[in-house]
Amino acid sequence: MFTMDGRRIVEITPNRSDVFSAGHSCAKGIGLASVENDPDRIRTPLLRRASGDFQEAGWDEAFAVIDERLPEFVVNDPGSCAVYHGNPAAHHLDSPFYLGELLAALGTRNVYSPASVDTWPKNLAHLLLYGSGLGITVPDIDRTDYMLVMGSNPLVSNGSTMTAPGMQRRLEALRARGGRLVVVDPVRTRTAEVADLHVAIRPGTDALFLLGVLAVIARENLVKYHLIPDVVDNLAQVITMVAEYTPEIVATPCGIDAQVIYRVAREFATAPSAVAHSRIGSCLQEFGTLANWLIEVLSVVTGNLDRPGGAMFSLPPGGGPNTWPVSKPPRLMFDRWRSRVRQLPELLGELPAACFAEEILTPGPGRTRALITLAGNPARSVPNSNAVEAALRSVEFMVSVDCYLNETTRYADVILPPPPMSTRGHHDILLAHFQVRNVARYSPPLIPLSENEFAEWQLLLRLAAAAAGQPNRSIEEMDNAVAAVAARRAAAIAGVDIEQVLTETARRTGPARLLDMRLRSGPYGDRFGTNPGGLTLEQLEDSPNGIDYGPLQPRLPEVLRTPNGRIDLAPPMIVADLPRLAAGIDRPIPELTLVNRRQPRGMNSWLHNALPQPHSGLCALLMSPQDAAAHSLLSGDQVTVTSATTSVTAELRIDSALRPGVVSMPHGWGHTGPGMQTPHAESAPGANYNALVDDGALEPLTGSPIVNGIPVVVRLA
Ligand SMILES: Nc1nc2c(c(=O)[nH]1)N[C@H]1C(S)=C(S)[C@@H](COP(=O)(O)OP(=O)(O)OC[C@H]3O[C@@H](n4cnc5c(=O)[nH]c(N)nc54)[C@H](O)[C@@H]3O)O[C@H]1N2
Ligand SMILES: Nc1nc2c(c(=O)[nH]1)N[C@H]1C(S)=C(S)[C@@H](COP(=O)(O)OP(=O)(O)OC[C@H]3O[C@@H](n4cnc5c(=O)[nH]c(N)nc54)[C@H](O)[C@@H]3O)O[C@H]1N2
Ligand SMILES: [Mo]
Repeated sequence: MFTMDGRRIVEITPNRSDVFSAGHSCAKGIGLASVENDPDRIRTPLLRRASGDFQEAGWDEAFAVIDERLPEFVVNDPGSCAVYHGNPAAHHLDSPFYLGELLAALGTRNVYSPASVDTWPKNLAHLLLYGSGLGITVPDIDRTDYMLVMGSNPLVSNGSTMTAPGMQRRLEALRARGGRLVVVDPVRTRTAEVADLHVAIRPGTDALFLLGVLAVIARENLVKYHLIPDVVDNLAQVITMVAEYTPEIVATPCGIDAQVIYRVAREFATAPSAVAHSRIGSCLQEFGTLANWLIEVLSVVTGNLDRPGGAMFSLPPGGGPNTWPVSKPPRLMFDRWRSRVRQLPELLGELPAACFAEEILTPGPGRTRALITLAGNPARSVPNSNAVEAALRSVEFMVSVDCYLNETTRYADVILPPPPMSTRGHHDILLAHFQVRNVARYSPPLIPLSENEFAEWQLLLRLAAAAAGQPNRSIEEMDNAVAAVAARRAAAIAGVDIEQVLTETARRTGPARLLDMRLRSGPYGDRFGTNPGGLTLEQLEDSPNGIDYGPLQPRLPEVLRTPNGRIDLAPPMIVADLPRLAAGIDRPIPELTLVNRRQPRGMNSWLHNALPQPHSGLCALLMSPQDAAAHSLLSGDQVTVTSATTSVTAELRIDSALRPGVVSMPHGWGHTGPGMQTPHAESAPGANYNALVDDGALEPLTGSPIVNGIPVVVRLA
């Protein structure tokens, strides 16, 4: 809840009556006022001068430059344009609804986002199993009896692909009702500290650990055949395959006791309900897709798929790929095209961000020469930052839509600022796919746009007009065209005619109109009047605490979008990756490997200026006391951390939470180099994790980087 003084946010307090959060807010929520009021925030378009520094400009002046420069790339060689849209863009309505217009106008397939350095191994496993990359199973955290968290620290991150505000309260409730929490993580994180069992695994070995667990379940006849949905194929093949990997075989590479694997397997399989949940640590690693596939296999064989307390599918109020009806067998959104240089496959309409730099730096036809970044900081978020920055420097024309002059946007020719957050209406159309309870909420804009501000969706349409060489096209007319297409889809889903959709939503424009169409054609919708009392945007406007549709409900088989409408538990592509895993079982173990962590007062790379850090320990390299002694290092020492790509300098902290042999550092730091306008962030710059990440060594199925478990050498600087 916001207290405003005119256009200024004075205070933000959590809403205790909210049906979902019950008053919990994340770092970004509470930090919003600091971000909005940050004097370093960009509020006026910036143009780069020949001298290299930026000058403030009017909107007309900024767009004149774009109108003049951008079309030449589009006309002569559409493949020469690329778009990187970052994390915040996924959580607004603007980009989900309007980015497509810009991409269509540019006519490019060179589209990148952090999804490929975040969820892709999980997306691919789910795509192959259930047919939709967004149709991800969600842990039914509020009802489960046993929760196995792998490579995630939800007490700090508040969870991910698990939309569940108030993680602490939910985990306390799990334990209060007699449920168990098990955390598999090389670090004794805050979440591990409150768990019943912490399994300090060696980085990169989650798939082996899961195979060990599954082998016990297979060998001890713990498979719950009677609870396995009858849409599952190739179950017997999978059970035979996993049975080979006994705990005795996998315990050594995983660095844990075989008895722990037995215990987890037996507890998981015999709990009344159980669920495993993975995130960054089990995704951004050498065997990420295998690990995420095995987690689903574990749900299936223990009878926990699509069952209360297990792994369920949400029913998002705005609908989505796994609620919309299909008329013909769906085509999987994978490998429909490939990147130019390395031939890496597309996933969900995008290319892996790991090939962003080489697509710019490698000469030849189709080379990326023009770039638009939107709410993203690839210079700190994607692998091999040195190459990424060299690439950004060499792009011929670059536009950034961003509120900071930071590591990425300093290379732009034009920076266009988004308006204050308080001018946007908000409904999380993406994260609703992952919510642990079916709820619908909408926060209307608090203040209107001022005269000198454009909504982000207007900027997207204006950029699309520029790309199309039609700078004078009216935004209103473009918005109507977008709405007409959306109306056709909504009408088909709701079973009404287009005119009815357009008439019923006519009083709105922009994202609110498109959202209204999505909600009303969605699973709870009023179907534009034909289902009276059903959900509309107006209903949400009248329900500031949100509307609760209750706990998740079973959705099989209707939720499936695979070509044959069934679940192939042994997708050939994933199974074909098992020998690579098996081959690594006996290999030598590196002396030190680096893993990533998130820390409380930040959001990836970008809250460090608005929320100055209380102490430098937050971005330190953490090392176990044993390793520190062996290296003769002390807390506070400056150390160089060297990987296969380069070295960075970090401050060392000794921390007994670390598994010996593992060091940990957060990403999104390294606020160094000329030409930024982030003085607070630069005063405690930290080290840049992604400089150390190799863009050449990728998880082979998805092309996502191996961020966790990379061998490093640490020395006194
Ligand atoms: N405060 C804060 N909250 C955030 C963010 C933020 O930057 N700050 N970012 C948000 C975003 S974009 C996301 S995607 C989510 C991410 O949410 P999480 O995935 O929950 O966050 P991380 O802290 O990265 O947790 C990854 C964990 O994996 C462990 N790990 C590393 N390697 C391995 C391994 O090989 N195996 C296993 N089992 N574990 C391993 C690490 O030690 C770490 O504890 O957080 C979101 N929330
Ligand atoms: N080594 C390593 N790398 C990682 C990860 C990891 O765990 N380890 N995690 C990955 C993950 S999960 C993610 S999600 C990515 C994040 O990758 P990115 O999205 O590229 O990075 P962010 O730091 O989130 O940058 C967000 C940018 O958006 C701008 N911004 C903020 N609000 C707005 C707005 O309203 N409009 C606009 N136009 N701009 C805005 C900020 O100024 C900032 O420049 O990083 C990934 N990279
Ligand atoms: Mo993320």
